[in-house]
Amino acid sequence: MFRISIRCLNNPGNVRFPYNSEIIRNWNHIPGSHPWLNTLMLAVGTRLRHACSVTSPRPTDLAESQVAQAAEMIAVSPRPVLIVGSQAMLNAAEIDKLAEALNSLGIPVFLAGMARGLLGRQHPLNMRHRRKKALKNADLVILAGMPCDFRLDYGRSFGSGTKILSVNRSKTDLRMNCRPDQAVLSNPFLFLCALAEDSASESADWQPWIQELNNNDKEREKFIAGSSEQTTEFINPLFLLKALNEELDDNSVIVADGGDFVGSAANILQPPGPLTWLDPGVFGTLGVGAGFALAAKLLRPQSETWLIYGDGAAGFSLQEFDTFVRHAAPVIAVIGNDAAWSQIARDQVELFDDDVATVLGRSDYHRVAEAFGGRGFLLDKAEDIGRVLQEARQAAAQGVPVLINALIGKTDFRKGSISV
Ligand SMILES: Cc1ncc(C[n+]2csc(CCOP(=O)(O)OP(=O)(O)O)c2C)c(N)n1
Repeated sequence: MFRISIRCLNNPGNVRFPYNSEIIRNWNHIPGSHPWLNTLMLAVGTRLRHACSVTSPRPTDLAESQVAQAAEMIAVSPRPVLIVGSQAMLNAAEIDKLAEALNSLGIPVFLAGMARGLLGRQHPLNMRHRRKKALKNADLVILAGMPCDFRLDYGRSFGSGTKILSVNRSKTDLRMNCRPDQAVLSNPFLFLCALAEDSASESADWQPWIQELNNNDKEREKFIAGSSEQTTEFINPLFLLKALNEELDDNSVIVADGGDFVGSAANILQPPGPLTWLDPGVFGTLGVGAGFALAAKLLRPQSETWLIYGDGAAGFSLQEFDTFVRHAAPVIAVIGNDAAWSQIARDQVELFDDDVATVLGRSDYHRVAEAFGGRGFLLDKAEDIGRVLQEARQAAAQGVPVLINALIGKTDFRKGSISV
């Protein structure tokens, strides 16, 4: 997991699924294994190989010849929207160039996946909320390293006459679930940088459109602020996340691993800069948290590394507090402890009227950290949030890994979100 994390930080998107193909290949030679079981294992192996090996997109160069055409398309669009996905972040060493390119393009932008934070905490072009509404009202959507998958409702999020410009390194992702008006097989990083330099990109007046999207953002912020004030049992998770957002300094790295708590965090926390948000990827594969956090802390020791955990997700890698302590990696973990796999329970209970296998305990996770030599805090009252976050930061600054076990209540903030 650690090696994967290091690779991911240096080259996000280049991760391979770590299933052990050797086991499957050698299954036939295990004494006593049954012939039908062999066949089954072979079938499973083949499927796994297809389903799970996330092969790196080919390192496609810049499709220079298509830049001018894209620039023309953009120039005549009164309501363009740009979505930048994780794939555009692969040129990690020169990522500031991409931020500059977005800045000079002047197109309102939604940052998805690992692109979160690319434009800093507050940027007038960076829209954070109501993406669906924006896509419905846009006349041009530019997908830069972002497939048209379930996050875009398989293309149903677009308005009926919306033009699509898709830029992707993968032939499959380029046209996935949509027929782009212009499909550019190219490195989206290089393409956006070239587009920004193209002198033909004299834009239409986008100010009214940007204003409309900013208003959508503000409306949603207001809604979140209202929801964070609602009384819940223990701490309102939105209130906690808003307080944490205030506490984050400009040198923080955020690692997310969980379900609903982390989904809310993605709405509320503002990563301070490029490559400061690490998450489990599009399918939210739980368990990446400690590995990612360890890699982040070791690569950027001066940065505060915040590991935002669901309590269920924490179960996959909490043991790594031992590693954090032994290798002097003072990560600060915050567990949103709602004693449940809430993201799963949310739909399961509604559909089947049964919470089986989604219930956890309000366990003393902070004691696990302490048992390994870290510092643990039990946070069960909203009025203690400020003090605990401060003390946690101080302990981490002295080299001690910290775990905040935050007891949180339930809200319906994530109702209607997809569970995977
Ligand atoms: C490896 C893996 N197993 C199962 C899932 C399905 N899954 C998605 S969210 C979730 C529950 C997560 O619970 P928790 O971390 O406590 O977050 P909460 O939703 O309670 O905030 C599960 C099991 C997954 N995404 N990845």
